[in-house]
Amino acid sequence: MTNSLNDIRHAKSMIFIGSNAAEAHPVAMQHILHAREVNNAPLIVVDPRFTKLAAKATDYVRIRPGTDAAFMMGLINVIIENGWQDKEFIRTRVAGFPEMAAVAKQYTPGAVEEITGIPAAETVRIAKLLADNRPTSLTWCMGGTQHHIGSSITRTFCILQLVLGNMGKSGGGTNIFRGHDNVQGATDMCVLSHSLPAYYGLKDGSWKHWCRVWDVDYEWIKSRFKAKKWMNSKGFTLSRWYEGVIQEDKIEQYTPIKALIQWGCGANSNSMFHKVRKAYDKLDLIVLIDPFPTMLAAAADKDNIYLLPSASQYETSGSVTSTSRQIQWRDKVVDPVHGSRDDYQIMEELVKRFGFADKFYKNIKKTPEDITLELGRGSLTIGYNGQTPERIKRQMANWHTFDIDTLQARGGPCDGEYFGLPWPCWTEKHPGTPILYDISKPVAKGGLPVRNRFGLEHTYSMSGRTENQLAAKGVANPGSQVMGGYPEFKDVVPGTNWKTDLSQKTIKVALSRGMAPFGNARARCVVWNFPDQVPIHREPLHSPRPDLIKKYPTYEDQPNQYRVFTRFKSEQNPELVKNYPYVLTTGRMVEHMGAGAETRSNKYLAELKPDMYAEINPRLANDLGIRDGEMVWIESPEGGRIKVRAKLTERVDNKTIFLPFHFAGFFMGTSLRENYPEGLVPYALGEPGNIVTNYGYDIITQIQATKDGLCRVNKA
Ligand SMILES: Nc1nc2c(c(=O)[nH]1)N[C@H]1C(S)=C(S)[C@@H](COP(=O)(O)OP(=O)(O)OC[C@H]3O[C@@H](n4cnc5c(=O)[nH]c(N)nc54)[C@H](O)[C@@H]3O)O[C@H]1N2
Ligand SMILES: Nc1nc2c(c(=O)[nH]1)N[C@H]1C(S)=C(S)[C@@H](COP(=O)(O)OP(=O)(O)OC[C@H]3O[C@@H](n4cnc5c(=O)[nH]c(N)nc54)[C@H](O)[C@@H]3O)O[C@H]1N2
Ligand SMILES: [Mo]
Repeated sequence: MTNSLNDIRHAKSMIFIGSNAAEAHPVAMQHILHAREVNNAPLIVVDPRFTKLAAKATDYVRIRPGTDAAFMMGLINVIIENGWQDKEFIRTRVAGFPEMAAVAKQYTPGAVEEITGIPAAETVRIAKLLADNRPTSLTWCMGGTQHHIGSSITRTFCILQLVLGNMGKSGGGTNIFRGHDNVQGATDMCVLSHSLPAYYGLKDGSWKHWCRVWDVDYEWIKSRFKAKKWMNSKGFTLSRWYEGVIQEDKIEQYTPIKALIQWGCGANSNSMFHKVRKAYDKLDLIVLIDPFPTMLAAAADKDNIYLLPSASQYETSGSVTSTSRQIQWRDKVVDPVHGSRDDYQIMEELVKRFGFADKFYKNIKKTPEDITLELGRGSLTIGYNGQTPERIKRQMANWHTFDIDTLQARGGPCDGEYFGLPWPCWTEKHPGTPILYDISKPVAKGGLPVRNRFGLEHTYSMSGRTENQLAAKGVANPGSQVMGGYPEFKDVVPGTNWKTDLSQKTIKVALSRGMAPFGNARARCVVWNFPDQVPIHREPLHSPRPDLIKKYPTYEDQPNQYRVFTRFKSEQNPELVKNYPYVLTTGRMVEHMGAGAETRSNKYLAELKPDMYAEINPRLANDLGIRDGEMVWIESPEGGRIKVRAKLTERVDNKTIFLPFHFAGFFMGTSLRENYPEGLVPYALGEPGNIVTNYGYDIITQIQATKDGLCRVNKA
């Protein structure tokens, strides 16, 4: 998130794409509605469903799932054709604009209508609305990402904001509302398979950096791997770990996966869950660390599954990072109950038994405070070093001194600081950075240019043009010693740079010169190291439009993506729609959370939403002879089928079926109630929507394409 939830209060218009904030982020609604009511800001909602957020919109745009890139490129094209782009912003702070504009030209309003179903005049109208009401705050959520071109789609959102000059401005920005309360923190700590904490990557230099932080011998870490190659290569992703067990496709690994630990993860969040379940039977060992028995406990029909009851967030303390990059301290309310232990204690027991507790705790005491300090010492890339537990706790005690509009403390012990010390917070005196890329303020006061990450200049293969990648002359934060673009800081301490100098002298020198440690560059419209240098539309893998597959085909198959062969072209079968005629999309409801183990085990929430259902348009239901509340079978091309209640609603159009994914405890028509530990059966059980989600993964991230599959529907 470049800005913050609160900053949306300053928006002059808002566009929400693939986000249903009224259900998934209800607390943010106060800021959205503030901008809508007080600033009279248009609220544009782009979604295949008429959601609860759409009900608050001034402009609802119904879009065919998986086609947002075409719509965005269409808006960009109309903006450029009419000269509505922010020419000065583009001239000084954007790279690759002409190359991008040449691609956008192909997305005429007519072409956009053909792909997305959005009338041509509507694309022109929305483009003008955005041009007339700047800055726009742009939010996307999972409707934008969970596609095989999810990374391209999200890039089009950023490019739109660059073209309109809405970046680095209060009321503007790209504001991705994140998932769990600490999911930003979890991402920053990189519980992902392609990087070390704080986005350092997997190269030797990154390992050596963290070895220095942990004070652990690099050679020792290396010796823990079967071969060095594995240390430097991406691991399996959460979406496809099971393929390392079942080995149906070509896999890059030295031995099949034998054990599974699921730690705070509900099993039925995986797409094609019926295939995932097959892997359980092949594993030697399964461990579930969770306050509740998830679908894993019910679906793994084995004697060798261990359930370790973990304490909840109320029974432990520590730092958490919110969607707005704000760090807060969470206090323990009660000691762990029912014989559970908190995650730190469980980790400690594991580490002890593995025999490396001496190294794990070498420089830290086993307290959340010490852990926060250690991760701050190493996480220089994103400026996690200024947020000491002491500062965070002081803010918690002085909540009332912060202003709801600016997030800044007015007087009191935190005077001038921004709430949550949003990262980057470069030093223990830095107030935090509330808006990324904002060059209207000095860096030491929370301003920030764009990071120089991709060299000093680049020659585009698309055009042969060479462009300086640094910001133009005259463009820098107030007080900068260099008034214009500059590269990242290095060799202040010889042999180090701003992100590896653990003395943090480099950072301090940069700040003392009014400059950002990571340089002052341009934001890229062209990503030359991605398969699509400029984002384009590609039809969903399982497309309802065979005619468009020819025009906008998917990628070539990828032999090794995060260790797994990934089908693209060979999966995109234009005939599929004949047997699976409806688009299947999935998502959330306000009453349940994620895979649902927590909320379905809460009797009040379970009472509000006890049943799994499929949203079906009444017109389609009438054609299929299905009445409201009757049971239907939904079937996927991958052999998954679920029996659920039909919920007739005009929220969806007559070609689209929507499923919530929060239910579990049934499996393709059969109840697994008996499999739960005694006394711990959730109050609400139902079919997992993910049994019928389709094959498909994003080309860059491997996120599951759970929002644009195909299915068929029959009366049960
Ligand atoms: N109550 C509740 N709140 C939650 C969660 C929860 O489970 N329950 N989960 C949390 C988590 S982990 C996350 S990541 C967030 C997710 O928050 P959201 O992403 O807002 O939630 P979703 O319902 O998954 O998807 C949002 C919308 O995307 C639409 N959509 C589907 N396909 C497309 C498409 O191709 N294009 C467009 N433009 N829209 C599309 C869907 O119709 C849906 O309305 O919510 C968080 N908050
Ligand atoms: N079809 C479909 N599938 C999806 C999505 C979709 O939109 N459609 N969305 C995807 C997204 S964005 C996400 S984030 C995932 C979410 O998928 P999951 O992360 O699997 O879902 P949650 O139910 O939120 O899982 C959190 C688990 O952590 C446990 N837990 C809570 N507090 C603690 C704690 O302090 N310690 C420990 N150890 N455990 C704790 C909870 O009981 C719960 O079982 O689902 C993904 N899957
Ligand atoms: Mo999420």
